[in-house]
Amino acid sequence: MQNNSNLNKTIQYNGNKFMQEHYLYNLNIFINQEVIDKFHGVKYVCMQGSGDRAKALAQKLAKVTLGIEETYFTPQNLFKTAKFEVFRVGNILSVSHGMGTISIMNLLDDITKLMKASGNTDLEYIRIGTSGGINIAPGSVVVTDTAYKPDLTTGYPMTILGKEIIFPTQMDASLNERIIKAQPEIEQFNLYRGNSITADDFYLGQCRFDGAIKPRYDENMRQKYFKKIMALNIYNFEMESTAIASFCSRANISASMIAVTLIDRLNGDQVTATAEELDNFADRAHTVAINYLLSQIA
Ligand code: R2B
Ligand code: URA
Repeated sequence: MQNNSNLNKTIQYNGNKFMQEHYLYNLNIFINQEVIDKFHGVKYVCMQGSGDRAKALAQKLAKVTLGIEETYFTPQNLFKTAKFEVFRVGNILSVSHGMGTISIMNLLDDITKLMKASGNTDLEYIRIGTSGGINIAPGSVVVTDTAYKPDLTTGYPMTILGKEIIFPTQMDASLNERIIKAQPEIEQFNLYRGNSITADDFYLGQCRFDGAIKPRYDENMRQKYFKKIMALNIYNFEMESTAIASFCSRANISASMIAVTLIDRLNGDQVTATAEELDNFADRAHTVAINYLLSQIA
């Protein structure tokens, strides 16, 4: 049981002052010395939609950084919550973020409090994900410079005290340069650096026709929208990048997104790749991230 008498005590850690037993609701963790010891020394926070993908990345990282064969190592989830999973390999955390801006925003707040309380001030956050490509071959990987809203302006809107405030959504350009520089000359897939759109959902928000409800737009209107998108150097649709870019620019944390495309949306709505192809595509985003991480920690 939580002892309320601890709530006003503060702990000092590497210059940070935090409430002893401060509760991170979305992670179901009380900040205390044991938790601080567990998370101290992290620099890179890699975020992916599902716990399975976060675990798979941790397994690959253990192999490439520590030489631990995947068959001998099952990463342990360090959070006791059904909402998010987190795995640690050296100075890298591999975390699941769920789906959409609202989910990742709650993770971002609590994981950042956890990082700061643990004395980790030099941080880089990278979302490693999937997306729907726009005019590029399925299986291409996109590194995002700026995250756009569906109305094709930039920024992440939040309604605070009844007023809408729009926070900037530029990713860290120098981090992106380092990510691109860390890739080998020849790779088995196309790598693009450009912009992304964060949609409100997978269907209407990404102008699909295959949702549960018939949309009010037609193909002609959709083609006009796609043309505007392409003119802005936007390569993919996804559902989280405005949140991570806007949070990290306010929190002074370097951030980027590496997302593989599962489909070219100019050619259809349904993701028809086989499970094997989808795994292979998702691995490409891991490869780009791992190339970067290895270039930094080697
Ligand atoms: C990409 O894929 C997910 C939707 O299927 C969503 O989380 C995203 O951004
Ligand atoms: N994720 C998305 O958000 N859209 C797609 O089309 C594919 C993956």
